Amino acid sequence: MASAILASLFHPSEVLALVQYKLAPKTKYDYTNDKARERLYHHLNMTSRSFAAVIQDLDEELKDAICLFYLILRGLDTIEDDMTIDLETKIPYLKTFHEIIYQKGWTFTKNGPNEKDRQLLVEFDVVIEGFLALKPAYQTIIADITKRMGNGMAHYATAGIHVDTTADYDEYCHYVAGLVGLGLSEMFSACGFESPMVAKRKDLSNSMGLFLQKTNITRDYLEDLRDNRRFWPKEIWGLYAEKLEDLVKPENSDKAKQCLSHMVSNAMGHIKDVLEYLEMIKNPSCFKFCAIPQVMAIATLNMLHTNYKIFTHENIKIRKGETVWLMKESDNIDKVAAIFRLYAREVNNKSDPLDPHFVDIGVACGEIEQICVGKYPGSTAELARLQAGVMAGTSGSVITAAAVVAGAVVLKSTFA
Ligand code: D61
Ligand code: MG
Repeated sequence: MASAILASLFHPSEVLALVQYKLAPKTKYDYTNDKARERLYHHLNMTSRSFAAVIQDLDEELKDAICLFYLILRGLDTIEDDMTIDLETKIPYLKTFHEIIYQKGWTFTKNGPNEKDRQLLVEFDVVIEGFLALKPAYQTIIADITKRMGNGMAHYATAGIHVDTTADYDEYCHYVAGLVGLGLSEMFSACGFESPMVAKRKDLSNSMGLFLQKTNITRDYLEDLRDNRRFWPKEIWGLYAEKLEDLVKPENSDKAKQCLSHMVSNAMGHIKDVLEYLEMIKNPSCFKFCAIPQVMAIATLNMLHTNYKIFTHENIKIRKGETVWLMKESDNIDKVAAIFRLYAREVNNKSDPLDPHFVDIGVACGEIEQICVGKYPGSTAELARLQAGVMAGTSGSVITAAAVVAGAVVLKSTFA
């Protein structure tokens, strides 16, 4: 906590968000009278870095269904991601996972010892019990998406098949993330929280997943390369290097930065759809659930833009304070549009005029601004309010220092 506050030194509103977060009542979720449910949410909190909090804040009607949707697909993904499992073993599991989820008692122990979510599959019988207790309508949606995702993963796991063209890149991201968007939209409409139109807009639902997944793939270049996973499309990196791994070579740093801009520009292409999707979402708990991952993605994309570190360091992340602040602010479309405008402006300010994607990225940022001004006029006042909390220079530092001291005093007196 102290280090998170320090990292947010120049962002007083993040310090405030961190302190509020720390002081918020902790006993919100109590599963102690239901052992099976406690186990499920234990796995959710163990496996999900960012989705656990937003899922647990969902309305009771959807919470278990979406928790199980997550755990089932995380289980499937833990088989996909494990490069220690040979393909003859892996592919049949991927293709039949939608049937496995109906087999009471099934568990899986073939993951390598270092696979991070190995324990989820070791105790997968708990997930299956939970799945079988869901309303049949939710089971059907989950099984259908699992079937399609598993088959898509099996295709791209096949020897000799790679993410080659940008169309392949969109297709792979559709399988592993776009389909999640489609399934969630079906659930929102099926339970009556949202209009049937949400499930009908499969294009927008798909973009919700693509924006998240492309941001992750861009960020995880080095980690994926280390494990021999390749998701940057050759149609893009081939313009800048002979081999994908050549981008890390110091002599190619200019080309690597250009390639990174190309990837950032490609991901930004989905933002228009993301805003249009979020505009449809009326239920407040669904809205926050959908909006928070998206604002974290634009914040992450801003951090990646022109950042050569992605070729030299794994695990680069936005500040904890920034995450907590984004979670607090993302509760209506005007505020979310303001957050998108804020980060689009930061992206644009960092762009290098000599970069070949300078214009593309500038146009994309301008478009975000234009859409938001036109459709969400309330975002202008929200943006002014947000910017007041992002200070630089001496006046900002003085106020920040005061905020940090205040934060420290509050924390000390609370936990003493
Ligand atoms: C609204 C709210 C949440 C949304 C959404 C719309 C649309 C799509 C998504 C969430 C899915 C976003 C996936 C982006 C993160 N990527 C991964 O986790 C990769 O694995 C993809 C396959 C498993 C998908 C699991 C999932 C994720 C989020 C969910 C969900 C299921 C179900 C419900 C709600 C949210 C990535 O994983 C790396 C890792 O293991 O950490 C990979 O292997 O590429
Ligand atoms: Mg995966």
